[in-house]
Amino acid sequence: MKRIDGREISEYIKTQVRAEVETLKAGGVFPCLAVIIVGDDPASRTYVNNKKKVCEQVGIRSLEFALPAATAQEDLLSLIRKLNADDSVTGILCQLPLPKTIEEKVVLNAIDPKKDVDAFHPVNVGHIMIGDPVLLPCTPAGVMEMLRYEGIDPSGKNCVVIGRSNIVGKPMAMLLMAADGTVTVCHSKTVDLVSITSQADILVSSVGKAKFVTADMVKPGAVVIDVGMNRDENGKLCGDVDFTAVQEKAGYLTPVPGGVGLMTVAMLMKNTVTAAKMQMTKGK
Ligand code: BQF
Repeated sequence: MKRIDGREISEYIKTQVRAEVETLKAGGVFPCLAVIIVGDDPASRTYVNNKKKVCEQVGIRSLEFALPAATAQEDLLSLIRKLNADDSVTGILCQLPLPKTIEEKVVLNAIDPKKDVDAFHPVNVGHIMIGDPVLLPCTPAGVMEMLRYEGIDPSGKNCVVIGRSNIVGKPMAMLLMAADGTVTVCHSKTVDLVSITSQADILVSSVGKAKFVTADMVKPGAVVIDVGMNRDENGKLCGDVDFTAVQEKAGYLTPVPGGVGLMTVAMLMKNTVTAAKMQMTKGK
C-alpha cells in the first residue's frame, strides 16, 4: 500500500498559491479572506484557526468575525451584506455548522457568489453540476488533487462515494464524473453496501463513523480516500477507515490526520486566489 501524503501534496499546492499571491500583490491586488464563526464549537474553532494559519503561510490576509452563538440570523446576514459590499474583502466563508436557530441555506444564499470560496452558493453548485466550475468545492477538489498528484486517472474507473452530503458526497461525485469516472453514490439507505464498495477502483468515504470502512469492503489494490473526521474510543482524531486492516488490502490509502483535511484548507487558499482574480478582471 502507498500512503497518500496530504502534508506533501498540500505543501505543493500552497507553494503554487504563494507564488500567485506574490504576483497578484505586485499588481496591486490583495486577496483577503473573511472568516465568520458563530458560537464556540471547539472543532469549528480548530478549523478556523487552521484556515487563518494557512492564510498567513501563503500571504493571504485574513479577517475573523467571531459572533456569539445567540446571534440573530438577521445580524449575521447584515454582516455578510457588509462584507459583500466591501471591495477589500475578496473571499467570504461562514464556518459550518451554524447554530440551529439560524437557517444555513439563507446564509449561504446571501454570500456573493464571486466571493463564495467554499462554493456552497446555489450558483456555484450549478456551475459544478454542469461541469464548468468557477470556484471548486474545497474537499472534493482536494481529493482530485491527491489523485492527480499520484498519477491516478479516474477515467473509466469504478468510483464509489459513500455519503451524499452537499459539502462532500454530491460534489465529489460530480468531479469524479467530470473526470470520466463511472460513479456510484452510496448512503445510509443503500442495500448491500459491501457488494458495491468491493467493486470500487477508487473508494471515497465521507460517512462520519470511525472504522466504518473495513477490509472486506475494499477491492484488492483499490485507491481508498478517507474524508472522515471522527474521534476514536480514546478521543484520538481518526477517519472512517479501519486503517490497520485496510492498509493490507488497499493499493493507496490516505491517513487521518495528515490526509484530505490538509487538502481542504489548501484548496480554500486556491479558491481565495481565484476569487480575488475574478473581482480584478470582471470589474466588480
Ligand atoms: C489534518 C470539517 C467536518 C465538518 C466541518 C487538517 C483540517 C482537518 C484535519 C481542517 C473540516 C475538516 C474543516 C487536518 C477544515 C478539514 O491534518 O488531518 C485540516 O481544518 N478542515 C472545516 O472547516 O469544517 C469541517 C470537517
